[in-house]
Amino acid sequence: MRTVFTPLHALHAPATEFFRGERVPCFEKVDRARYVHEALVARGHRVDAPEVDSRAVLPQVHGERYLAFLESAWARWLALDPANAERQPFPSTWPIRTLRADCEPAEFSAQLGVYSMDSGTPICAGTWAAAKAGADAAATAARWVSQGERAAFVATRPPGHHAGPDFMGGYCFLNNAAVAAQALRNAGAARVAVLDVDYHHGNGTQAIFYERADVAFVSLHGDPRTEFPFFLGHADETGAGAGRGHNLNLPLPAGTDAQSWFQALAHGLAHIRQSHAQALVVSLGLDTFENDPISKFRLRSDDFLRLGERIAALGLPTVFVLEGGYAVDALGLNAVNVLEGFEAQAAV
Ligand code: FKS
Ligand code: ZN
Repeated sequence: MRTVFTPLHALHAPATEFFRGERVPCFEKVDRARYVHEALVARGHRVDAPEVDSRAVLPQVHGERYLAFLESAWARWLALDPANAERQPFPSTWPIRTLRADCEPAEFSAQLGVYSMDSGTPICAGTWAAAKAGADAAATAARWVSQGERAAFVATRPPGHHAGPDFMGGYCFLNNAAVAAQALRNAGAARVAVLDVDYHHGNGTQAIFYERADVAFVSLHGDPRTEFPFFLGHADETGAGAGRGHNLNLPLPAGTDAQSWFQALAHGLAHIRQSHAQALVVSLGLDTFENDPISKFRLRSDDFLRLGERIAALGLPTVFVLEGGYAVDALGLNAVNVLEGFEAQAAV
């Protein structure tokens, strides 16, 4: 399987995230992609740089105003005060419920509130460049697969699946999985399915495709009644308008073990089989691992081989996009296990 990686991911390197009223070291750190890349090389997988500009696809999944805000955010933060170079932007006010999100304020920290779903997604000088390079990597993998590759893997960060049409959140800025799915559609796949196996519900991806019949979204995740992102990911969210019936959420309790998780996966895969998808995007979060520091499912490293096998059995051209996973020492092994399980099954 071809894989795509860019060292530009390391430009997104905020030192801290805001958590429980304090600044704590980021869980979503540079080492994550570095270790995955090292494991790919060590196991002899072919790794290439991005070769497609995602600029044309991005406005198909994100709003133009959000994209312009994100691209200019750091420069605008610096323009407020040169000393801001050493500080981290933080939203000042969020336009919840009775407040008007449609009246965009001119003030930077208030705009950041318009475009953020949470308080824990830090921006730094290189955030746009890293996120854009990641989206380019996703578009590249989609091109390879649409040109006949059986599968491709995007070893990227920052992750993407919480980023919605016009907001960042959950460490995510540009929705790489949505970029890959849209690029596959643009290249001629009439229907695409996105399977999200990250511990956290992919609220951004769901929102982007919720009213569309051409991209189905299937997600297994920690029950949002107790787990981030809390405000989406319930079982009764089944799609709207033309998208009715094309969204499937399978929330599972914290503490779920591999056996129950794979039962839920079987339901998700059955839904995808019935969706007439011609291509698949997998939002590959590895934070379902038993030793993940911020998540509560109990998959072991060998289970990721089985995950790869089950996905391959769908027989669809597949783009894997890295999402979460914070047990960094095991991240390379777990990622490579998914790919090698997929390849072993695909060869049968
Ligand atoms: C711990 C608070 C955690 C945010 C959790 C974000 C999870 C992100 C993810 C992604 F794939 F996007 F990276 N709050 N300090 O794993 O879903
Ligand atoms: Zn996650």
